[in-house]
Amino acid sequence: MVVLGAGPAGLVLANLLHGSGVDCVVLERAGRAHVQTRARAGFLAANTVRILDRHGLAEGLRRRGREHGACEFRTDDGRFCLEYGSLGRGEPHTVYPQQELVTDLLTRYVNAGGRIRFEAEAVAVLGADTSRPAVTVREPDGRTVRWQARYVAGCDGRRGAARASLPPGAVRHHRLDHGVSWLGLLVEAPPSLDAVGYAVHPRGFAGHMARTRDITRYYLQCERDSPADAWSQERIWEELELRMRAARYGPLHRGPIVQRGVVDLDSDVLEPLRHGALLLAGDAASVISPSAAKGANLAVLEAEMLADALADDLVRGDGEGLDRYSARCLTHIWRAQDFSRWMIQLLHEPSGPDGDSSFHHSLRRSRIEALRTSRSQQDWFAENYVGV
Ligand code: RFL
Repeated sequence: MVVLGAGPAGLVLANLLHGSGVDCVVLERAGRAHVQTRARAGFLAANTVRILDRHGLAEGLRRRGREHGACEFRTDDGRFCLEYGSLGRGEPHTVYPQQELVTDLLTRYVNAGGRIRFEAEAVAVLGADTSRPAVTVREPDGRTVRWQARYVAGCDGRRGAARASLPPGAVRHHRLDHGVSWLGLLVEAPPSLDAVGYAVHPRGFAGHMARTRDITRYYLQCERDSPADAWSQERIWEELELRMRAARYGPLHRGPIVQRGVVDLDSDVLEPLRHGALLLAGDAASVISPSAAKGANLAVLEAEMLADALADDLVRGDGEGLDRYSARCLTHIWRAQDFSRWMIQLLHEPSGPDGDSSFHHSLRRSRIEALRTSRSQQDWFAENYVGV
C-alpha cells in the first residue's frame, strides 16, 4: 500500500493501516521539519476528536488543545455572541494547531515502526486501472524510482500527483469560485477576544481565530490578485481594527505578523473518489474554502473510512467497503460544502454582476438577524458549524 502525502489525511490513514497490519509506506514531497511546522488549520470538530481518540491518536490534543464554543458576530447593527458549544448537539471545537496534530501523528507512526520517505516527490501514478499500480517518485538525489502496490491512496492535496494522474474523464470535477479572497495572517499575540470573531463591514470581512495562548489567526478580505506583501503592518492593523470596530468593542492585541498569504476562496469536489486502485482522501478529494474550518476535519473522517475499507479488503478479503467508500464520503463532503458556501454568503458583500445589489445586502442582514434571534436557527448553525 502506498500513501501519498503526510498531511492529516495521509498520516491518519497510515497510522490506522499500520495498526491493522497492512504493509504501507508514506511518500512525502517535503522534508520532515517543513511538514511539522506548516501552520494551517486549528479548529477540530468533536467528531474529529472522537475519531482520533478511538485510535489512541488524541493524547497531544487532549493535553494541549483547548475547548472552544463561542463565536461573535460584529455588524453595523451591533454585536452578538453565539455560544454554539451549548446549542445544537452541545459540542464545542477543540483548538489545536494543525502542525501539532501532524507532529503527533508522525511521531506515533514512526515510533510504531511505520515507513515514511521524506523529500520523495510522487511524479505520477501509473496503471491505476490495473491490480498492480505503481508510483514514480523523484528521490532527493534526483533519481526516479518506482514503488508498486496493490492500492495507492492519494492524500497529497489539490496539487499533488494523484489528481494529476487521473485520466481525462475518469472522474467528474465540480468547481466553484466564490469570488472572494482573504489575506490570512498569523500573529504572535494572544487572542483579542474569547470567541471566534466574524466582522461584517462595508470595507470587507475581517476574522479573528485563536490558535494558542500566544498565536492568533486573523483574516482580512482583500482584492483578488493583490499580493500578500502589498499591505504594510500598519495598514493591516488599521484595517483589522476598523472592520472589527475595535474603537467600540475593545482594542486588538497587536504583535509581529509571522506568516501571511492570500487565500482565494474556491471549492471543488472530485466524483467519484476512486479510479480503480487509486483512492482519494482529504484535499486531494475535495478542497473546501476555509470559511467554515472543515478541510482538516473532512480529511480525518475520510482517512478513517478509507482505512476501514482498505483493511477489510487487504486483511479480510472483503472489497465491499471500498466500493462504498466514495459515496459515503461524498455525503459528508457535499454537506460541508453547502455550509461553507452559506458562511461565505453570510460574511461577505456579494460580488459579481449584481455585486452592489441592495437586495442581496438586505437578505444577508436578515440572515444575521435570524441567527441572533431564532433558537432553531442557532441550533442549525451550531450543528453544522461543529459537525462534519
Ligand atoms: P495537506 O495537509 O495539504 O497534506 C498533503 C501533503 O502532501 C504532500 N504532497 C506530496 N507528497 C508527495 N508527492 C507529491 N507530489 C506531493 N504533493 C503534495 C504535501 O507536502 C503535504 O504534506 O492535505 P490533507 O492531508 O488532505 O489535509 C487537508 C488540510 O490540510 C486542509 O484541508 C486544512 O488545512 C484546511 N484548513 C482548515 N481546516 C479545518 O478543518 N479547520 C481550520 O481551522 C482550517 N483552517 C485551512 C485553514 C487551510 C488554510 N489554507 C492554507 C488554505 C486555514 C488556512 C489558511
